[in-house]
Amino acid sequence: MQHWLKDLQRKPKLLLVDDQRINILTLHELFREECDIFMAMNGEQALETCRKSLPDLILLDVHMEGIDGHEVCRRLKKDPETHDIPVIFVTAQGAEEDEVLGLELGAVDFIVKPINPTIVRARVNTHLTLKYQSDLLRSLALLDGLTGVANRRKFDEELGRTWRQSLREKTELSIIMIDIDYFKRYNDHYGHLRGDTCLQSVAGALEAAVNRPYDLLARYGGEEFVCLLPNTHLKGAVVVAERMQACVRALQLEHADSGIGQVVTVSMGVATMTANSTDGAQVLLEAADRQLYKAKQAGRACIRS
Ligand code: GH3
Ligand code: MG
Ligand code: MG
Ligand code: MG
Repeated sequence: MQHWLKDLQRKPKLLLVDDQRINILTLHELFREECDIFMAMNGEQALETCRKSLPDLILLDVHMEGIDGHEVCRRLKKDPETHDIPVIFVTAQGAEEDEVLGLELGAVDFIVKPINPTIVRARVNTHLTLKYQSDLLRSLALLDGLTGVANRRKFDEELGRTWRQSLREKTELSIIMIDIDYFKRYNDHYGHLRGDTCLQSVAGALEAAVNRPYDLLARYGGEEFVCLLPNTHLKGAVVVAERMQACVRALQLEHADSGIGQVVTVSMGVATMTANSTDGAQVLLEAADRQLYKAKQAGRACIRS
């Protein structure tokens, strides 16, 4: 299973922010069984904890020394990493204009102190459920329906993100392009349904060969897959490609018309780059594609880098 789907089966993460210990303890007591709780006692701590723990919901006090709750909310909404995290203001200032300001800043709800435990619980549960449903929909929208690996959209998103990361951190980024050999003949010989089953098996074998959590295997289209390896030099990427090759070979999927040992094989192209500010990530993809073309030219069932 994809790691971003596995992630949905965990307990919800709740961040409690208040400068009064007693308020935090009260809320902690209410939710400690069903949630993983993170706590912060001022605005700066709240921002730091939020970026590190990426909670599913934040209960945010307004009145605090230094960076107050409104400012915390403003900054979270500006940061793409945190702007989808729902915020509920919990405040003693219950005037209408306070509530309006809170909602204008992007909060999903507003609770007045002293809190009523039943109301807080109900509202928190509502927003945790909504957050779960939107995370689930988002994950499903990024999954390839046939093979269960990431789809092209997820790959494009991650490619852009890791390219920018490579630019910032001057780290090498590798890509492996994978294409099943003579797959048209496979469909012609065994039919489309078995073609689909074959795609599923190959996807499973490729995925088994990828073992770092930040590596991403995606179906690029048709019978082509692509693997994105952040922070990986060429040698390391070739090792992964060789492991993929071995995993597909180990399946021993019969392909009577392949002309290559009568089993299903794959060709791969590997490329590595450190991002630069003049090119886009497309350049790396094209480089891997050129290597894949060379692998096909060289007779298929091989890796070029
Ligand atoms: P090469 O070794 O040069 O890669 O030859 P090939 O036959 O694999 O490549 P080609 O691009 O000519 O054909 C790809 C085939 O993949 C054609 C299409 O029928 C098949 N295909 C693409 N998507 C699917 C799918 O979702 N299911 C099935 N069963 N077949 C698919
Ligand atoms: Mg306060
Ligand atoms: Mg192809
Ligand atoms: Mg092919």
